[in-house]
Amino acid sequence: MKSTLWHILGAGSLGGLWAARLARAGLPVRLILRHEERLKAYNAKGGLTLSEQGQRQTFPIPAQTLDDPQPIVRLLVACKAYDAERAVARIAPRLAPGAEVLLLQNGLGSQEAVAALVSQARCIFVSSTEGAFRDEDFSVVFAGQGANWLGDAQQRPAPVWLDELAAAGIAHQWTPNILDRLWRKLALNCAINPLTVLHDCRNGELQAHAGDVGALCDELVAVLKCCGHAQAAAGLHEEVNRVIAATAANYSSMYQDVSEGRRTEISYLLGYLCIAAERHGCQAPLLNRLRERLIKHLKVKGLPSD
Ligand code: NAD
Ligand code: KPL
Repeated sequence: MKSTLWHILGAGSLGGLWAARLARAGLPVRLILRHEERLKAYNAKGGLTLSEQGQRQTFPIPAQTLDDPQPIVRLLVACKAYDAERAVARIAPRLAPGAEVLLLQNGLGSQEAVAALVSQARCIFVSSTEGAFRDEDFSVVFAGQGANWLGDAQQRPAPVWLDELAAAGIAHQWTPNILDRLWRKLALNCAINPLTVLHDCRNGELQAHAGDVGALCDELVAVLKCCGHAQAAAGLHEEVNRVIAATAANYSSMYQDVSEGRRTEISYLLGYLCIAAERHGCQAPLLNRLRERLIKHLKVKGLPSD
């Protein structure tokens, strides 16, 4: 049977990583780029390059712009959380009836916004712990093995095309509790990332701030429970300590965004959490204070604080 075409919006780190692996497995892929200028730059490069375990390979994956008329049956949205709603709004008219939309964004908030925009499509949320970065335009380095948890907030059964991910060597697992997964990752990111920015340090250096991390974890556990995600709270403090130790030499993704002068996803991490806590009437003084300090820090650096 002929495979459905994978449209991938966003030829950045994770979009490139998914596109290259799907193409390498012989699956049909189209990249969706912002505009003609990006398309020209991409075509001039001759494709998308993936570096994995020291091997570089270029895949001549065809690309198109957002305005291409081709209908979309399966879409992977691989832009940042703050770009997702606007990007999907632009291509929503191209979605075929019954289309599937995979949302790869970190944090929470953007997924619900996109799902509300495209109610005719099946939205699948993905929580990824894989690591990738761009070493140049249209060139991606696979930097960290991890997993992709996929699930459907409406609890529908797993799609048959998970086989294609297996064929492409994309580590994945279907879960009926994707929201708990996303809340758990959100909590981990909120416990670690803002503190690394404010202390200007690698993840491992947070071991010197164990008291702050512990107090934050206690409050995160209380907020998760109060917001109805008790499962995502179980053993949080231990996992935060484990991640800090396992990634001791690394800089968190938020630290890297700030140090490279890029916009952060704060509104979909700490911002989402503080607003959810308020909506549920949960006390979150430490998280609110942390958010205020982070916003102030971003403003001082001249970076967007939303
Ligand atoms: P990225 O900035 O490397 O790539 C995003 C790409 O989307 C960019 O190329 C950008 O130009 C493109 N884009 C934005 N708006 C667009 C539009 N309207 N049309 C077409 N293209 C558009 O980002 P990333 O690191 O791949 O992150 C994507 C998401 O995955 C984020 O939410 C991030 O937190 C999450 N994530 C990333 C990693 C990682 O290792 N990179 C790991 C886990 C989760
Ligand atoms: O996901 C991360 C990130 O840097 O964004 C970890 C390593 C878990 C730190 O929060």
